[in-house]
Amino acid sequence: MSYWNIDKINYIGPHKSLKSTSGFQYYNPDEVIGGKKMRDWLRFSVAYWHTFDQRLVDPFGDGTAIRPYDKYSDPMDQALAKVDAAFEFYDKLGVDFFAFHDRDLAPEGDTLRETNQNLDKVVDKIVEYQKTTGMKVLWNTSNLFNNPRFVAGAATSPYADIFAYSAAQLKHSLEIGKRVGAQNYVFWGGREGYESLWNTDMKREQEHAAKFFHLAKDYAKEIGFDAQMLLEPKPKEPTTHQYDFDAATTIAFMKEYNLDKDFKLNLEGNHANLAGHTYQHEIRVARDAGLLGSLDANQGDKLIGWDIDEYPSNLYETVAAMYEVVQLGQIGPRGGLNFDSKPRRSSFEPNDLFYGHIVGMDSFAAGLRVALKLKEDKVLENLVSDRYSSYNSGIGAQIEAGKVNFKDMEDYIIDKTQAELRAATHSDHLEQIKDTINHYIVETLSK
Ligand SMILES: [Mn+2]
Repeated sequence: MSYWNIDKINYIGPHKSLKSTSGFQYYNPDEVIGGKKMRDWLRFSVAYWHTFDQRLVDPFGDGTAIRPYDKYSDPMDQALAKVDAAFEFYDKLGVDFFAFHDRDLAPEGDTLRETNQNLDKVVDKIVEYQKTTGMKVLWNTSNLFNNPRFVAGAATSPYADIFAYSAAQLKHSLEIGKRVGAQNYVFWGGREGYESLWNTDMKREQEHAAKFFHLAKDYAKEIGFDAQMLLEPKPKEPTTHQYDFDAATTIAFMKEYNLDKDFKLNLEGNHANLAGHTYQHEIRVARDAGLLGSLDANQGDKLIGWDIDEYPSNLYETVAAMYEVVQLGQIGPRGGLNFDSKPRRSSFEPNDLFYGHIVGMDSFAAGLRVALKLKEDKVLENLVSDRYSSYNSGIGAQIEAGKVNFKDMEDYIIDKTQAELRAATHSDHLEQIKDTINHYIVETLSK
């Protein structure tokens, strides 16, 4: 039985059709570029929650999605049918990875024991499919935000029973991660923040969050679940302020609580925008700190102020993101590009899920091709090294080596004239740089 009325998505190459078709024009999974297969550079992952569970609601509208397993009215029957639909989807799309929350897979019972039993039935089926398909889990995670019990947070809830419940739920989620061989484990602190400081003990809540992460890491070690632990920053939504605000804030938290040895970051384009940053900025911050773990692939909208999780289509942004990845040589030790993306509410037919992944995968594949070409030609590398070359000798080298103090620098500079100091700076010609990048995008993708 087939759930999806579409043929397998293959690489067809550019220029066969300017109109989007059911094929990739830039993503050729087994093509080796920059020393690696494209599939190994990009490690695309389908997100279970947005792809199979998202009903396409928005803050003012009910779900519009039409899905092939809607005919099953019993929640467990539907959950099991969804696994069949999911694995057919992965095969037709040609991805190697998927990602899921615990609550995506199976309905909750009245107690955690019942909930875990529902979940285990679905995981059994997933594990069977993995044996025959070789599908890998990029990461799994625990949904500690949807249920009303998490109204005031999970690990940062002021209510100790909720902390304990969260710990027990996460324990089972880590055990599932081990069963499915998840390469990473992600924590997105859905409601780990505050609505108001007037009733919040922020320091105590953050200490609780740190304790929770340490307990999780310790338990993963105890059961031999060898995943890279990842924290996912987001500045707001659903709370007024989320503690994992952005990469820099989260890194400071990780260092404060001694988590930076065991945890890295999972960064998302839309979350970066909500924090007032570009995706590239967030990736650069993590890369410079040696803490880039994995990427969630989506984009926001400059005109809409909330988290819309749109499929990535902005080539300029994917070039910038992949430029950072290419400079690092990989997304992260075990990172990938997980499509934390969903169709617009008005794109409600089943095949829109394929079209969304096609534009997303092709946008990142195009970004990779352009970024590798920029690197090969050393376009920005030379420009950046030239810009800082005054630190390679003379006073600059002495500053970097810590050989001069303020007094020495005063002696060195005090009689230099305005004209001499002006001559020490150079125009950035930023407009030329942007024009050059445009040429690389058009040229590389025309070949
Ligand atoms: Mn995400």
